[in-house]
Amino acid sequence: MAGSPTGSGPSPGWLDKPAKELLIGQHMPSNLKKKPLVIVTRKLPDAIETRLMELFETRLNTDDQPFGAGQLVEAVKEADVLVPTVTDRIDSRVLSQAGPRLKLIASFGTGVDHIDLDTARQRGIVVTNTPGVLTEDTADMSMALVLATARRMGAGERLVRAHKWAGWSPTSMLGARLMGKRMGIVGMGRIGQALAHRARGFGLAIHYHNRKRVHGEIERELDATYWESLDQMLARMDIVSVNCPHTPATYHLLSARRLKLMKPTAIIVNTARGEVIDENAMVRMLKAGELAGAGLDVYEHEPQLNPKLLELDNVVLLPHMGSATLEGRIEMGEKVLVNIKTFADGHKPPDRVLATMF
Ligand code: 8YV
Repeated sequence: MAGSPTGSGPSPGWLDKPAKELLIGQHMPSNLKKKPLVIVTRKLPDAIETRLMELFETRLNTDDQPFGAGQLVEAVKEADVLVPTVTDRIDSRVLSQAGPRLKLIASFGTGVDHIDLDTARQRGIVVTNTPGVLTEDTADMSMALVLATARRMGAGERLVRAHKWAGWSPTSMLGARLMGKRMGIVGMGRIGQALAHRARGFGLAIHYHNRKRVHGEIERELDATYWESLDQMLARMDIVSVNCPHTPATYHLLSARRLKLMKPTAIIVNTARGEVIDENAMVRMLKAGELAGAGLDVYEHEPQLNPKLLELDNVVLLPHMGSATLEGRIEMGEKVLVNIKTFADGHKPPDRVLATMF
């Protein structure tokens, strides 16, 4: 692999000989059998931390204070394995200072837009994530946001909590019926499909746009209509849900121009990444009544929020909690453990972000 550290710099030492031979292109000495130093950037579920401590030489972040850039650089200089989360920006500046021991970034989460994958690859660092285990929870949250936004649950709750509810009225708190409406899913991967299953139960017609058309069997099962043109789909949907990853290709995929194509009665839901939507343009349209509502779990500059969002009554705002279930976080941690352990034992970790990664 181009730029791999093969034969250069000190070896990690924690790969034993029979195992290391399974790593194509890796030439590690067999003299050291030390446990790898694993540095974890955030507090993880107790059971996961305990197991990490049992298996590896592990440095935890029990205070759960997010690492600053300086701390991240210190960590990549020292660690054999880094376990970051979405809150750590592992960019080329950080990675260029990584020590020769750093061989694996086992990210706790599915999205990897916080990691500069090209630089990692050039430096021979394997990157793994935790796909699959947060699919159902995140799809639940997308559906919850669709319901909450269409039926104005945020506004209703605020009314009650502010002691401003004067009692039932025939014309107050009117939202939009879901049954019979069209939902356009942007990104028909695991989470998009899991959302489609749920949405069908609510009587929504499923439409989708994806880089690649999904298998005909899946389309049939979901009774889903594929739109090659995102523009054309957006113009016809009552609900748009963002479920694609953030990549250079999807940055501001829902641009100001595209958002303007949407019906003024439409709502938009995002549990993926804030960067996929031009947030300023969306906020302007929500304020002007050019979009009916938004249910957001993620933001372009999170945890900073566009202050204008907070002034809007037609939005439901959540703090990036799409995968936040006890079960989900344990399963994410399990995946991190398996990825590190298999790698340390000299095998290919199952959740390599790029299959071409050794
Ligand atoms: C995770 C997420 O909790 O996995 C993802 O991509 O967005 C979240 O649900 C977060 O990334 C943890 O790092």
